[in-house]
Formats: sequence, structure tokens, C-alpha cells
Amino acid sequence: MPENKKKTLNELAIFGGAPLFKTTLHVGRPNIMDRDAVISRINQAMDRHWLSNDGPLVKEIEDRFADFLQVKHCIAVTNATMGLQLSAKALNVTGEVIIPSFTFIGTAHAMAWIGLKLVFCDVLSGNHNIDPADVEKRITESVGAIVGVHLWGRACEIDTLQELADRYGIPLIFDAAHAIGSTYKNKRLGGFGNVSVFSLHATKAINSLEGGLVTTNDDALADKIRLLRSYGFEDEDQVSMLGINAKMNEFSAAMGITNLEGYDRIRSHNRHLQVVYRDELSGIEGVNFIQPDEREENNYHYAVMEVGQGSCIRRDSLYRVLVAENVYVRRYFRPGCHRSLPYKISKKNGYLPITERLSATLLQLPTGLQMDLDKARALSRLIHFCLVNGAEIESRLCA
Ligand code: T4K
Repeated sequence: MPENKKKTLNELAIFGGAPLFKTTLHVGRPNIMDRDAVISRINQAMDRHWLSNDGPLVKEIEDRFADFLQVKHCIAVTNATMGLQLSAKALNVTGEVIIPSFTFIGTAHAMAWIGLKLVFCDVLSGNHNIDPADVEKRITESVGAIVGVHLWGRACEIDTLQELADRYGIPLIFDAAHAIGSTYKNKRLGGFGNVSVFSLHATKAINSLEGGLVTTNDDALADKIRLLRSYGFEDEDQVSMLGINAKMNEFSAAMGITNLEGYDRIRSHNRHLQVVYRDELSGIEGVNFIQPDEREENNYHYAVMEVGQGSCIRRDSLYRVLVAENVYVRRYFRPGCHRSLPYKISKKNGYLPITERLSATLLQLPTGLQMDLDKARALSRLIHFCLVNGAEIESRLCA
């Protein structure tokens, strides 16, 4: 239970008060569903003495997610980063790829690590996803693929991107790391574009410790990704192509299957938390709680607020105050990939206005089973207090 409501600035932990929460709240605290079921599955794997290399639990997780995501093929991999690499390799992507700068650095690294050159584009102000008009401006003969990211579980402008990909004859890859269970036009993400890649990392709505899923409706592509995932082995000793090791293990599959069984509970819990955040944080000048599109399904895993123009407190000051209160909020994704050291390009050449704005103003709030509604209310009230007293907090922080 959260302890107290803050009534004066001196009660804020950053100014010497006791933190509002005794234990730290995290963005991305793992959801761990039925422990007995996980342990039982792990025990069965140990009894079988089959721990990796296409074991029965990996086959089961692939079948279960193919069904859940309404897609023909689902290939379980070590993580989404590898899944993105296998996808680009399987599609024979060469040259440049257009990707949004406003994403986790893993999207960019996955492509750069396999020798592709990155062309960063901007995102849309409304849904924070890749801006198709900006993509089109950047398409040249050297571009070998478009990578869209379904950020915060909200779908990209899929139809427009697909139309562009078709017109220019280039593949369309979706980084769906955030988007398990989300829909586009009421169809689960996973079957759009050439291929989609989901993350089952510990911090995601459904986790398999570490893990990822590559999904596609293309039979030949799925066969190739399976081969690439396991060194290119066609059978016991015939290797037909340059592959790598990206196989999911049985313990990860045990965790992933069990957490998928608990997905409805996770989703509904997150939705309730987001309703609390939305209601408590609405109507404050300069603050905008980003709401999922209620016409579509969403896993509600990412609760995102914008602390923008008109707010008396800067996003980074609010971050400092909340961290002191044991709320480890995050500032995803600052400074934007195009400004991260490996890709840093000069402001003149690489100014992406929406990315710059979002990376300076967004804040992610904790969700998941670590939170209950009381904690969400207490956190909202704390944020409210900081926003109302923003000017004074700023001046004390500067003093
Ligand atoms: N594409 C996109 C759009 C992505 O967001 C990601 C990953 C990828 C691709 C690549 O997916 P994978 O290859 O990972 O499958 C975290 C995650 O590590 C990363 O998977 C995720 N996106 C990203 C958004 O968040 P960091 O650098 O913020 O991780 P870290 O260690 O700071 O952890 C986040 C919070 O979660 C912390 O407050 C600690 C807490 N935490 C973390 C772990 C691992 C726990 O409480 N328990 C835990 O076990 O990247």
C-alpha cells in the first residue's frame, strides 16, 4: 500500500521527505502468472531430458501463438532483436532500411549489426508510429526495406505502408515488440507486411524470460527463417545456408506458454490501471495521457504521458522527483536512435521534429501485476501534486 499523500513540498523525497513507495515500482516489472504451472512444465522438460532444439514446449508455444495471433506461421526465437535480423536476412534485404528513429535502440542495432545502412525517419504526432509520408520522401533505389514499429502496442498505418512497399517493390517488416494481442482493423497484428516480430522479453506484457516470435503467412519465408534460426541445418548434417543460433529453449517456452494462458488477466488489469491514470491525470494544463485507440484491441502494457508545453514542470524534473519517490518511471525513447552515439548525425541533416519532441516530453508509468489500483491512484495524485506545484519544484531544484 502506498503510504501517504504529499501535502507540502518538503514532504517530497527529493527535498528530504520519506519516499511515497517503500518498494520500487518499475516500468516493465515482469508479469509472472501461475508459478506451479511454469514449474510443472519445466519439470516435465527436465524429465524428458530435452531442453532446446525444437523441443515439445517450443513447438507448443509456436502453435499456441500462431492460433492466438491468427497467423499461419510462428517461429520462436531467442529474442526479438534476433528475430528482426533473421527476418531481414530471410528477405535478402540489402543496402538501406528506413526505420523510425523513435524506437528502442534494439530495432536500429538489429539492422545495423547485419550490415544494413539506416535511414531514420520521423513519426506521427498522433500515434508515435512511423510517418508514411516521411518514409516516401526517403525512398531511393538503395532502400531495401521498410521497418515499421507498432509502438506502445498501437498499430502503424499499415495499409499506407503496404501500398508504399508494393509500389516500390520492397519488403515491409514490422517490429511488433510491444504489440502482442493488439489489433489493426480488428485483426491481431502478426499477419501484416512480409513478417512481424514480437518480443517476449521479461519486461513485456507476456514474457518468456527472454524470447521472441517471428510471424508470417508466407510458407517459403517461414521455412527459410526456421533454417536460419538453426545454423541452416536442413537435416542432421546438411547445411544449406549461412544461419545462426536463435533457438528458443524449453524453459523459456514453459514461461511463455504459462503467461499466455494468463494474458486476459494481464490485459484487463493493465486496462484498469490506464483508466485510473487517464481519469486522474486529465484536465491538467500541459499534460496529455496518451490513450490507446479504443476501437482496436491493445495489451495496455505501456502507460504513456506527455509532459509538454504549458506544463509548469519539465519532464526531466518530474522524472527526478518520481524516481526519488521510488517510482522508476522511464523516458523511452530518448534521445531517439538518430541521436544515439553509433548513429549520431548532425542536427542540420537529421532533424526529426516529432521524434525530438517526443523524446523530450514522454514519460512511461508503471503497469502490470506489481501495481494495484490504489498504487496507481496514489501515483497519479503524486504526479498531480508535482504538476500543480511545478513552478516551485523547478525553482527549488535549480537553487
Ligand atoms: N523493438 C522494440 C520496439 C523494443 O522495445 C525492444 C525491446 C526490441 C525491439 C528488442 O526486443 P528484445 O530483443 O529485448 O526481445 C527494456 C527491455 O530490455 C527491452 O526488451 C525493451 N524493448 C525495452 C523497451 O525495455 P531497458 O534498457 O529499459 O531495460 P532495463 O534493464 O532498464 O529494464 C527495464 C525496467 O524493468 C527496469 O526498471 C527494471 C525492470 N526489470 C527488468 C528486468 C529484466 C525488472 O523489474 N525485472 C527484470 O527481470 O530495455
